[in-house]
Formats: sequence, C-alpha cells, structure tokens
Amino acid sequence: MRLNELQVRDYREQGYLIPPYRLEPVFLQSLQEALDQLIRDNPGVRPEKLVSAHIEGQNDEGVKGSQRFLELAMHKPIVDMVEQLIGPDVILWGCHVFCKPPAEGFETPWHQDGHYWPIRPLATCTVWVALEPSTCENGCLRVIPGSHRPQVLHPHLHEDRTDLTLNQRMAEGTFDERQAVDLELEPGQMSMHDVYMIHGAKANRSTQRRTGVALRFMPGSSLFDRNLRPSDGQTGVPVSFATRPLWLLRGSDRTGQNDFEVGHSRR
Ligand SMILES: O=C(O)CCC(=O)C(=O)O
Repeated sequence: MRLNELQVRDYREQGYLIPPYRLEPVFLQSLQEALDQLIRDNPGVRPEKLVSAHIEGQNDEGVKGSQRFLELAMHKPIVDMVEQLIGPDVILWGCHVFCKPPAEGFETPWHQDGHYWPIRPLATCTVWVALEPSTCENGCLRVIPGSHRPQVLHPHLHEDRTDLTLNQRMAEGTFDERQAVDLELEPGQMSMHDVYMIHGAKANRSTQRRTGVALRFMPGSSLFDRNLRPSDGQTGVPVSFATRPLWLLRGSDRTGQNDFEVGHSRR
C-alpha cells in the first residue's frame, strides 16, 4: 500500500489524512471479535480507556489486552503508509482502544496529543482505525485542519469530571472550533493524524456504538523518555510510560537510547 504524492502533501499541510486503504473484511471481522472479547475481559475499565490493548494478557496499565491489536499495529499496509509519513525508522509505542458505548459514550475534549507524551523530539503519527461506523451522530473524531503547522503545544486546562475520555481540555481562545472537520469513517477505514493536531470528539448520545483503535508510531529519531512525566497524572487515563514496551518495526533506532527490552520480559 502506497500513498500518492498528493496524499502525503495533504497530510503535511492539513495534519491529517483519510487514506484510501481499508482493512480486509476477514481481518476486520477478527478485530471486531477481539474488541468484544476485550470488553468482556475488562469489566472494570471504561471502554474509552482501554490503554495498551495490544499487549496480550494483563498489562501495567490496568487492561487485559489482545495480541490481535498488535497484529493490527504491525499490519504491513498500515506500517507502509506510516513509513511514508514519518520516515524509514518506525517505532510502535502505543495502542489505545476508544470505544464509546451508545447513549453514554464519553466526550473527548479538544486536545493535542503531544501534551501527554514523553517523546522528544515530539513526533508521532497516529493511525485511528474504525472498527464500527464513526459518524457525527456517534462522536467521530474531529480535527482542526492545519493546526499542527506551528508545532506549538497550547495550554491545556484540567477538568475534574467523570464523563470525559481525558481530563484536560485546550484553553478557550486557542483555536477556532468553527473550522472543525468531522472525520466520518466506515468500519475498516482509518484516519492518520500528526502529534500537534488539535482534535477531539463529541459524546456518543446515539444508539450506535463507536470504536476506534488508535495506533501510535514515532520515528527512530525520537526518544521515548521514560523519565518524563509530561501529563503530571492529571489526564484521567492511567498510563505506565516507565514500563510500556516499544517495538522497532522498521529501520533502526537513530537515538541509540530507546529501550526495547522494558515491558517485554514477562511476555
Ligand atoms: O477516539 C477518540 O474519541 C479520541 C481519539 C484521540 O484523541 C486520539 O486518537 O488521539
């Protein structure tokens, strides 16, 4: 799978892209089954907060995950596209299943991912794979085109609420919400977005569940710095960056400092 020049340029200019590639139907169905199992396996976890769902068995982030999502993150057509956008050295560092149940699915406040992550220099392409229809009605991802370009992280304010996927929201006046574009997707379709992109999603008040698997890839020129705590425990999502496993999927680790052993040993 290769993106054409126009699609790559679009991603660079707009900060996001819906590529023409779709998951093969049989693979999609196996992921939908894995999703149902993931939810059954994690009765105590809000389905919007299924962090590191790609780690088989119980992980350090409170989730019992499935290898199937790791297979998705390593799926060649996806990694091929990511390579075109972030270069030949590709590191998989995260996977978060955002499942919004019907009627009461949490809102994702407007945010920039870079605010939360211990990656320096800050660089990541997220591939958000729809396992179910993602529409305006059930809270599809929304982006502010071009908002990644200045490569600036804007202030995020803490919100003490229990009905949000993240407890931090971009401060008022830092962007114009009227410019938002809704990324409606069919099951098996995906969007890709830059680490500085301003994005969010409305609550799901519809009758249709909405699930996306967010796969996080960084270039080998960036360091996943396990000592950094950029989010200060205020996000409302329990993460363990200190023990999170990394996978080098392509090329090499140009920093020479990324740790690919932590988190793998007991698996
Ligand atoms: O799916 C959502 O509601 C939020 C996803 C998101 O913020 C992300 O993937 O970075």
